[in-house]
Amino acid sequence: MLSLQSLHIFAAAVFFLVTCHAEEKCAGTPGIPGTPGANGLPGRDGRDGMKGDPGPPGPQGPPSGMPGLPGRDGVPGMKGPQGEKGNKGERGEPGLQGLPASVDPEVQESLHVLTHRISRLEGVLTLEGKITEVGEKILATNGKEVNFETTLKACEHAGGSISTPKNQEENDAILDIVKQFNRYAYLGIRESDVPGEFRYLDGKPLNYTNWRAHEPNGKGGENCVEMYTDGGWNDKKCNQYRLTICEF
Ligand SMILES: *[C@@H]1O[C@H](CO)[C@@H](O)[C@H](O)[C@H]1NC(C)=O
Ligand SMILES: [Ca+2]
Repeated sequence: MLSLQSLHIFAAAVFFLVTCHAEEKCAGTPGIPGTPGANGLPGRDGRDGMKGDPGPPGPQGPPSGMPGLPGRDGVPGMKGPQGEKGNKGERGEPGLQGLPASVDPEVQESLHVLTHRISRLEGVLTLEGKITEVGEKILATNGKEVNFETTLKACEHAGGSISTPKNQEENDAILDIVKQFNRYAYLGIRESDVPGEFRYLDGKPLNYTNWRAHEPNGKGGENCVEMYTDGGWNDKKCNQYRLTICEF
């Protein structure tokens, strides 16, 4: 008869077989866990973590603190745009009244010296044929031959105007220059809107003329006037090259 002990062995063997069959390896029965070991020594410090967000501002300190010294001046800024023009200042006091020029000896002496020097200069220029004096006018040429418009500009640029004979004496003076250079010259006379009617450049009517025989004959086709080497006038187109004679 099987004892109870035998039955126990049989049961253990069956358990063993079943267990071994399921896990391939045959392990023993698990033991009871041991008691926990003692704590180890503390580990080394870890690396620094990331910087945290700034904290909220602290409360304002007591107002008793002294203000700090002013900071240094900054770098000068760029020059600003020009401001608007200011108002005109008030008129200054008038100066002391001087003597009338007619009785001021200093002014009279200066005038005398100037007049003398200028008349000597005129003498030199006349002697050299650079200028011709007639009445209050001074006539001069630069020896160049240009068209009418250019003559006007050249004379204006020199501070004068194109020579314009207003009496026989002036016509003769211009003629002297025309003969000296043996070149015709334009005069300061132009045909008006009325064909055959000539006027000064300011539009005033002529009070002296010296037309050659049968002139003017252009009838609106010859708007300028030239002086021949005999002093007579001829109406002529304005685009010819004529001697520049100016009056001052
Ligand atoms: C024409 O008038 C001018 C002044 O505008 C004068 O100088 C000139 O002598 C006059 N001519 C004649 C011929 O009267
Ligand atoms: Ca003509």
